[in-house]
Parts: sequence; C-alpha cells; structure tokens
Amino acid sequence: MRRWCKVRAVAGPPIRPIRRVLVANRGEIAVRVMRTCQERDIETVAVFSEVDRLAPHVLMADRAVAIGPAPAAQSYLVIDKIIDACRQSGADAVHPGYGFLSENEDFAEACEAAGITFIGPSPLAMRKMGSKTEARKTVSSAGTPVVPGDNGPEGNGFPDAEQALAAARGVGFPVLLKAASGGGGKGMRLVSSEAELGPALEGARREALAAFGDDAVYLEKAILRPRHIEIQVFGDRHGNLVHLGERDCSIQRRHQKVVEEAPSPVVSPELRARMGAAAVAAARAVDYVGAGTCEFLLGADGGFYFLEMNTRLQVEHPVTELIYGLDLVAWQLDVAEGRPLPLTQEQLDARRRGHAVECRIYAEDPVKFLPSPGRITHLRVPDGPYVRNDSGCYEGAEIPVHYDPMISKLVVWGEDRARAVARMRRALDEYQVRGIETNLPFHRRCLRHAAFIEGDYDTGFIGRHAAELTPSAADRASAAAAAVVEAGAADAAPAPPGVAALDAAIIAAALDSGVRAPVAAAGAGAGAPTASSEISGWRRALR
Ligand code: MV4
Repeated sequence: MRRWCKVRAVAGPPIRPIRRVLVANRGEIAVRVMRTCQERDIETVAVFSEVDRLAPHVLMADRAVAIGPAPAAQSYLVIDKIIDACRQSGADAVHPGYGFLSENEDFAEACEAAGITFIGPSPLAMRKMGSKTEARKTVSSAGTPVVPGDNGPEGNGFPDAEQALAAARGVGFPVLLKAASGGGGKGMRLVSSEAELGPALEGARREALAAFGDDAVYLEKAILRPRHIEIQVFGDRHGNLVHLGERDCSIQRRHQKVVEEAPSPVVSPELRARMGAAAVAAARAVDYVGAGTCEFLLGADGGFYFLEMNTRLQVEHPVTELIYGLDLVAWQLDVAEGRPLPLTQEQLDARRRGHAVECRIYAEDPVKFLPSPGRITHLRVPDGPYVRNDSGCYEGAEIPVHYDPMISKLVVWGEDRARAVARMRRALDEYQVRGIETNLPFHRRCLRHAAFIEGDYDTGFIGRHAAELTPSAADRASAAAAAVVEAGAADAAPAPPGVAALDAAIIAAALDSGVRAPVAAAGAGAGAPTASSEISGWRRALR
C-alpha cells in the first residue's frame, strides 16, 4: 500500500515508487529480499539456473525467469541475461543481493542505462571502493585512518622489488603485500624480513594477475592478531549518512566468516562513536548511497584502520537488524525510491538494544571444511523466542555443488551477550540436518569455548583452537549413522573446488607467529599455547 501513499515533500530527488523487483541472486539472500518486498506489496521476480528450478526463491516469487546453465558464469553472472530478464518480466528495479553481480559497476551502469533502478550505490562509488589503493587514498584524505603502508611510486603498486624494499623499510617489517584489485586475501603475502620481499612480490604479482587481471601490488604494515570489526553505514540521495554500529566478524576461516556478533565484546560506546564517524567520513568521500560496510582492523593496542568498503548488503546484516529492531532491506528500498533515511543518527543510537549472534551453517565436512553437497533428507530448524533462521533450502532440497555451500544463517537475539550466547547454544542443539554434512558440530563447540564465551578472540581464533573446535567422533556419530543410511541413494561426491594455496588461516597463523618467531622460534608452532603478553591485549580490552 505504501507505494500509493503521499510522502512528505523533501528537497532533492523525486520519489519514484518501486513496483516490481527482480532479485539477481539465489538462496537465502534472494528469499530474504523477497520477504521484505512482499511485506511492502512490491512484486517479485526470481531468476534461476537449470539446477534452481525448484529452489525456494523461485517458488516464492511472483514470476521467475530462466537464465541458463548451473555454472554462475553462464547464468547469475551474465549481465545481459539479467537485463533481458528485467525487460521480459517488467521489473523496474534490481536487487543484486551479495556476491555475484552485487559489486560489479558495469552491471549497475547497465541497469541505469536500461532505466532500471539498481538497488545499491552509484557505479562511481563502487569503482572508487573497488580498488584498494584508490580507496586508501580517498578515505585517508577524508580523515579515516588506514593501515600505515605505501601504495607505490605512482600510487598504484610497485613495479620492482627495489622500490618495494625501500618502502617496506620505511613502513617497518613485518609487511603484507596486497593486490590493489584484490579483496578477500587473494594475492596477499606476509613478509617478515628483507630477504623474503623479492620472491614474495613476484609471487603476489603473479597471483594477482591470474585472479584479477591486474598485477598491481602495494604494501601495508602487518597488524598482528587483529580483530575484524566492520561498521554498517547507510546513505540516502538527500546527503544523509548514518552508521549502525559494528559487527565483530573475527571468527573466520579461509576468509569465510563463520560467527558474527553485534555489539563487539571489545568495542566501547566511545570507540563505536569514533569508528562510526570514521566510517561515515569514508562513505561521504564517495557520496555513498544505500547500504555499505566499512571493514576495519582493530589492533590489540586499540588502534583501528580502514581496510576496505563493501558496497553491498552483507551476509551478516541480520545481527545489526536485531539489535536495532530494523529491516535493512526496507531501508534499501526506501533509499532506492528516493526517500530520506527513516531515522537520524541520534534516533538510531537510542534504539540499540541487547546482543545478537549469527552462526553461518555450511554444508561442509566439519573436520576438513570441505563442501558437502547433496540432498537434505531430514531437517529440523530451531525456533522459539528471538531465534531467526534465514534459509534458502528445505527438507528434500538438493544443495547444488555450483554455489556457495551456506545453507542458512542462524541468528539469535538476547538481552545481553551471555543470554544471546546461551540462546544460540540452545538453538544449535535443536538444529538437525541429515543427508549432508554440516558445520553444526563446529558451532556447538565454538559457542562453548571458554575464550569465545569471554569474548577473547581475534582473526587467528579458529587456527589457534583447531583441536578444541574439531568435532569428535562422538559429536558426529548420529550424523554419520544417518549418512550410512543415505549412502545408497547419494550420487558420487563431486570433487571439491580448489583451495587457494595461501589462505587466510595460513596468513593468520603466520601473523601469529610473526611476532613470536624471532623471540621463541622453538615450540611456537601452530597450536602452541599463546604467549600471555599477547592475550592480555584483548583480555584488557574486555574489562
Ligand atoms: C591485513 C591483516 C593484517 N594487517 N592487513 C585478510 C583479508 C583482507 N580483507 C585483509 N586481510 C587482512 N589484512 C594488515 N595490514 C590481516 C588480514 C587477515 C584477516 C583480516 C580479517 C579477517 C580475517 C583475517 C585473516 C587473516 C588475515
């Protein structure tokens, strides 16, 4: 009904109500976006590949358009097919979700050229934030602290090892080499000493060229045992920009977030205000419109540094929704229609309440972390007060091999952190999945881990505590028994996708040992007890 309502007159762009949204995505995020559209009486259009004909996002949409074979490169990633689907279905707006085309400026441009509202920021903002070196330059000019580093002589990477070495000396070892076009850790190399720099630069450039078609590599001072703290921001077309606090996403494996929470156990109201202002300044520097996230590293010394900006709605947005009592997809639609942000910073600050935790449930082997596609033969989803399960699958559904193996996001809210964590333990215990392997046993252990319960963790948490977090045979007994029953019906397991040679966990472990190695080379290998001086940084921050 809302689209027929008169909105209050505001200076600036006209309000253009959205009537029909095409969701250029699949799985839980497509379902998530369509739910809000349905609540607003906006019609929904799904797109689907050959293996997604019976997927939940297709079944719930008002219309659906086939876009080709299962591989995303032939369907969900093909700009022309999505634009054609918009024309065929009469969609007047596109929601890109996350992944796929969500941060592709050419897609945003193609939408605008076709007269379709792209629900996201401007192509220019996407471009400026898409290059790490460009983003560092842009946001630091706006006063947002970036990791000390060097973008290279021309501001776009180092052509040779000599200049890189001089820069590394200036910045101070250990340094990290990073791909200018990168993100997610690809093409990243930790360099602890001068001798390593030449070969590392060569390797990083080769990897960057292969992965991004751009061999520009720059360097940053390596922040040791950081926490990954990100700030949710929102802008409208009237020049308003606000932040919705932080999410602590430090519990990751291979650059895949596994557990997220808000607020962070180590962020005080004062630090939140400073990081929030820094994120808003970064967003303002590119006239940011819509939902965005500024990623920061938070050092054990309390210093924080901008890493990159994600120009989309993120997977973990529900933890923010729960502590603010808001629907961020509704905010995206408001902004895309040209309406002003519904709340001011002051009003947002006053709404914060309680604590939220998200566990990403992956279809994967919880010991080896390899994808475990197949049919879900039995599913019992947790329920009860303040439990939310954002899912894109159902009992009987097939988890395809072609896409991200995340099957749902289990999110809970509690009056405080202890209650939220206890509620998550209860919800995880209710959750039953048979037919495929999941990381539920991992989560059950993680949410019972003493360091997690204390809030004492950083990006090396999973690597350091692998032994305690690895499910035992007993944990998996029931799942294994079910797997045996299903084995006859299951197709041959497909080969898992290749794993990056140098992944986040390895780098995290390296960052860990980086400080220790020279001091205590012996006995400081992976899994060795942590030096107490290093723990105390975060412990202190917790009190
Ligand atoms: C860093 C860092 C330490 N120091 N940069 C990893 C992915 C990419 N977004 C940036 N990453 C890092 N950059 C400096 N200067 C440590 C990481 C890092 C990391 C960051 C966030 C979450 C998990 C991580 C795991 C390993 C390394």
